[in-house]
Amino acid sequence: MAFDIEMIKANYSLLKERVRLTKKLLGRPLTSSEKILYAHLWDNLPANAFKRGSDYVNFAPDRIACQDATAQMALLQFMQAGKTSVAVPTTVHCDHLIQAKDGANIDLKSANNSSAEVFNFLESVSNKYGIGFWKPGAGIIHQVVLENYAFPGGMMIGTDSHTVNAGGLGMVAIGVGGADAVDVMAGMPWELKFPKLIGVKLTGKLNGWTAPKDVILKVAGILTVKGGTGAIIEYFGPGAESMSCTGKGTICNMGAEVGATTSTFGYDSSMERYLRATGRDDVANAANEVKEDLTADAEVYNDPSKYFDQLIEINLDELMPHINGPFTPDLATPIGEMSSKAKKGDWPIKVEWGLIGSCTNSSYEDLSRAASIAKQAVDKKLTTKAEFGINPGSEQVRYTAERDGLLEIFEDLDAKIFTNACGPCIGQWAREGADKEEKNSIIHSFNRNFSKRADGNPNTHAFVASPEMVAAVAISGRLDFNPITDVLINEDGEEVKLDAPVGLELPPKGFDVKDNGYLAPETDGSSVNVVVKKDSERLELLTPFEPWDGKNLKNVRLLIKAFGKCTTDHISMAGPWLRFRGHLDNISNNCFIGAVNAFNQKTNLVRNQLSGEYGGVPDVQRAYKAAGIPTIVVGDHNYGEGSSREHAAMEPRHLGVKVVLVKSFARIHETNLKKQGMLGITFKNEDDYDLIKENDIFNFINLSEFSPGKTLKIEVIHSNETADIIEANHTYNQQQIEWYKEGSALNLIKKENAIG
Ligand code: MIC
Ligand code: SF4
Repeated sequence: MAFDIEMIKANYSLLKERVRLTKKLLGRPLTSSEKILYAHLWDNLPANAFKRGSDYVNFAPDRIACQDATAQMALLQFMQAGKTSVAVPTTVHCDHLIQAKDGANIDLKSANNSSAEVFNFLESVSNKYGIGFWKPGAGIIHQVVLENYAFPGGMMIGTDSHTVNAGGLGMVAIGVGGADAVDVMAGMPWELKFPKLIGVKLTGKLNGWTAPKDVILKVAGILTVKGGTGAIIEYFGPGAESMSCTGKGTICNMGAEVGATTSTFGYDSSMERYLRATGRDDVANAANEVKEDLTADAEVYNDPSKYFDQLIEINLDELMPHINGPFTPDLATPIGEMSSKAKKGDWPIKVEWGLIGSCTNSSYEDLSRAASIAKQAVDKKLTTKAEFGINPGSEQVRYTAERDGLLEIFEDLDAKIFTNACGPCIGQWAREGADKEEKNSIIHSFNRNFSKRADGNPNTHAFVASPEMVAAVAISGRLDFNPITDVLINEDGEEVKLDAPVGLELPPKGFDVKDNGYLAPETDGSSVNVVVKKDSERLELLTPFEPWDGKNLKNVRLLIKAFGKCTTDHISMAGPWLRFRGHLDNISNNCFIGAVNAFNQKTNLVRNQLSGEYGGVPDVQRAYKAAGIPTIVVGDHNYGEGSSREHAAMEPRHLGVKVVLVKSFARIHETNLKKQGMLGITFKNEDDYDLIKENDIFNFINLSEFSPGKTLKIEVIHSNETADIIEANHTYNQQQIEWYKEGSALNLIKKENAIG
């Protein structure tokens, strides 16, 4: 039986009527996304349809998923909310804190040792508050969710940006910061700006070397890292229907990389097959009964430009395999063009590692397709030129793949089979020699490839491709290898070609697993004790942030003007820093250390305006805090792109930064800033970014009148004593201004609980 089947059935029992009323309200056929959104309103239907891209709406998600690195902060906040259990089904998954080094057995043991305190904390909080707990080694959150919890037509939120993966099973699943999850865990609505809708029509059929990954690599090239911001991407058409459910998951997963709120597909037979194969006949049967409401109305897909804000069409018959990168996931190159582009970009042609896995591409089908390439290398006597690493997505996938001999094929190529966990994808990779910082290329099937992400080396050029392409490129050892046209020379000196991959959508003998790694919580957790040691360096109970004094901010100093890309990895690095995710003060020592200072193009070197000396960002900021001086951070476009980690908002807040002023924000990060009581605003005139000088002082003119829709005026005094008045836009609604006033959204929950 599926988890929470009653909740799923309850959803479906109301769906028909909800869809009917929504259709009446909108007066037209509906997309699949609209059906799910309107079926999950916290309040009754409004009098008029919501305005896409502008109206804030309260939703009632069905479930929540958290991973270990973000769950610590989410649960530390939830513990303050004064509740005895979570209000909706919630799970915690231990996957980020496991380093890839010697292979699964040794690595898992060592993570269980080194992070015992954190895992025990998460397990006991989960047990206390009715949260399902997935032990280290059980698998990567999004794969485990797809296998166990996702259901067509459902809505979920998760404290990880790739929560969107569940769109592969027809959900609207959205990545959020921990504070958003806390709202829903505490039984409150979850607020989101009603998304715009981008339709992607897939015609033709995947064939040869082209995989679902190539669809999203192509879409990333079209939309770029911010083109999906504020929108749901809905895929449809014959090409969508002919693709596997896990393939759809891959496409939705990487939609996070174009900034999309989420991506989804309407319910179809591939989803039904997947539900049945993963032991959920009950969900499949229930979904079949309401299937016309689990996808768009036919009129929508017949005439999509009428219903979507933007439409993209991709013909899968013509789609070529892509390799995206380096340093950004939207730099898309069809393989035939790689040779010339690599030469132009001076990218190292020799590929040193091929990594397969991550939440994006670690299904049984992915492993089987990559294995079909690996097997050819053995059969055709090819020597593999690069090293291989594999991270299976879940214990169920790993166990089944081992049983079916897939892992053995990789082992024959001396591949390292790492734990079922994030590993190298999040910098949990003890890559030998990375500290030498040599220029090199790696290729992986992950979703992100920001600078330093996998191995901490800023000179590693990381490229993203499908698992089968990763296998082919790793075997050839060349970034510009085109398996469709190129030959390789084998041990006998013969020219051989790799045949196109073949794979299995689902294991023919069914999935199997011995211990899936799940621990159910106590029904009544009131007697469970949660321990946080006073002197712990990993965990720290939270101290509430100070409320706003209602006055204009004056004499604000510039901490850093970030140059170019400033992702959450630049603001709060992962890798070794993941160990401090539960200790706000300790993790704050990584605050902005990856961001490039626009005045000297260096990382972690900014001017302390009090002493005139240069120092590391956290140190300089701590000096301002000690002196009681407010500070501001300035940034470029899509600031906060990437992760949902709210540490990127909490650290500056904890250290005393008051304002983040940028050209534009990534969605999750903007909300995280608001929730944590930070002022996150955007230049009204983008070019004003250029006005900001290193020694500037900022005086807010009308913050004391902070209200929805009203721009903020700021006087910027330069060191030559000239001044500029600039204007900043903000998107705070009245509720969000209350968070700002209280010092954080959590402070407001606590206050309301105390009153109620
Ligand atoms: C990531 O892929 O960057 C992460 C690590 O999964 C993050 C969450 C985190 O920072 O813990 C994400 O994508 O949200
Ligand atoms: Fe883990 Fe990487 Fe997926 Fe993030 S993107 S959840 S780090 S596998």
